[in-house]
Amino acid sequence: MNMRTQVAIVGGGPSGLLLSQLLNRAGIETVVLERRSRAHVLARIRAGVLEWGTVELLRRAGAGDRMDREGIVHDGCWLSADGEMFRIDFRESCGVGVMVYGQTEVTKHLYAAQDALGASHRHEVEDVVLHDLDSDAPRVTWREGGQAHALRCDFVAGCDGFRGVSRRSIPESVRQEFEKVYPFGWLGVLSRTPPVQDELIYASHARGFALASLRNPQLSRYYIQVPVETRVEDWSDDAFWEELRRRLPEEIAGTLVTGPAIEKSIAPLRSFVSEPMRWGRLFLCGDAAHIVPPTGAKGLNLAASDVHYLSRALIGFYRSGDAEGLDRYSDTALARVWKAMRFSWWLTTLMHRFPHHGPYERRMQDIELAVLREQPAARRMMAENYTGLPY
Ligand code: RFL
Ligand code: PHB
Repeated sequence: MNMRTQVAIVGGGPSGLLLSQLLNRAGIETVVLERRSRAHVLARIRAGVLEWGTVELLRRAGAGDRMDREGIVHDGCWLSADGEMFRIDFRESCGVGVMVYGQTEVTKHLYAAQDALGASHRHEVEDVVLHDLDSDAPRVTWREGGQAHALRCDFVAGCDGFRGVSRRSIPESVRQEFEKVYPFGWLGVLSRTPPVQDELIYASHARGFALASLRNPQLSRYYIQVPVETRVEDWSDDAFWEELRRRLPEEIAGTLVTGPAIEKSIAPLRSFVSEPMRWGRLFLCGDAAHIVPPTGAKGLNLAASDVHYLSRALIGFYRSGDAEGLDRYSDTALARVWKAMRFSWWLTTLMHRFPHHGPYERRMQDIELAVLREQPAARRMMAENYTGLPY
C-alpha cells in the first residue's frame, strides 16, 4: 500500500509518541511506525523521574492530567556513603523539584491522548527502511502482516531507540560516535511493597551502588550494581533483598519491607552519543541518538527535550516556511545532551565501585561526597542538573 504523510515517525516509544502528539495538536499529520505490539511497549518498566521541563511538556501535549493527580513531587533526594546519609534539597538549592512518575504510565497516557486525536499508528511493522533522506522527497518502506508498504513524507523522525534503523541510515562517513561502556549493570526489582523512604536514596557502598526508588506509595523500585556478566537467573528475590539491605544505611535497611519481585531485569550501563542528530530530512530523537547511564535519571528526560526542540522547529517550518529551527536542531539538542552526559557520567563515577579503582580513586570519591555534604555550591550544581537544565 502507498501512503503519504507530513512527518513519518519511526518508533512508538516515549520520543515517537510525544512528538506525534505535539505535532498532531498543531495540525501536522504524522504516521508512527512501531516494531512491537502496543502491549509490549506498555509492559516496559524503565525510567521513574521526570524533570520539571518534562512535566510541563507533557501538560502542553495534553497528556498530563493523571500525572498531575498521581505523580509525586519530590523536593530532594538522599545520598548515602558507607551508611551515612545526607540530603540534597532541590527546592532550597534551585527552586524546583522533580516528579516521580513511571515511564510506563507516561507511555500509557500518550497512547490514550493519541487515540483521542485519531493519530495514525502502525504496530508490528518489520524491515523498516528509510530512503532518499538527502532528497526533498524521503520515503519509508516496511512489511506488515506479510504485505509491503510505502510512505512518502516531508520529514522522517528517527525515534526508534538505540537499536533502531534510523541512526544507521546516516552514512558512516558523516556520523561520529562517542561511547563509554561501564563494567557493570543495574539489577532492578519492582515490588508491590511500600517504599523504604518517601524520597530516593542513592547509596555508595563498598559492596557496590544501590538505589531505592518508587513509583507510588504501594510500589517500590530498587536497583543494585552488579558485574556486567551477571544473569537475572543468578539472583533469587531473597538474595536481592539481602544484598540491598547490606548496601543501604542501617537505620533505613531495618525498615525495608520485602515482597515478591513483580519485575526483575538487568540494564547494562553505557554512555553514547552519535553526531549529528540531523542528516538531510532525517532527525534523530531520544535513545536513537544517545544513551546515558541511568544514575542521573536523564534518559527519558533527554528524549523529551529533543522532542521539544524538534516539534518547535517543525511547527515553525509548517507555519511560516522558516527552516532555521530545523537547521539548528542538531546543534541545539546536542548542547543539552552533552551536559546531561556529563552529569550522568559524574554521578555514575562518584557512586559506583569500579574494578580498576585503587585507593586514590576511592579517596577521591569520598572527598567528592564530602564536598557535596559541606558546600552549598556543590549541592546546587547537583540540584540544577538533576531537576533539569533549561531548554
Ligand atoms: P525507546 O523507549 O527505546 O523506544 C524506541 C521504540 O522504537 C521501536 N523500534 C522500532 N520501531 C520500528 N522499526 C524499528 N526498526 C525499530 N527499532 C526499534 C522500539 O520497539 C521502541 O518502542 O526510545 P525513546 O522513545 O527514545 O525513549 C527513551 C527512553 O525509553 C530511555 O531513555 C529510558 O527508558 C532509558 N532508561 C532509563 N532512563 C531513565 O531516565 N531512568 C531509568 O531508570 C531507565 N531505565 C532505561 C532503563 C532504558 C533501558 N533500555 C533501553 C534497555 C532501563 C532499560 C532496560
Ligand atoms: C527509577 O525509579 O527507575 C529510577 C529513578 C532514578 C534513577 C534511575 C531509575 O536515577
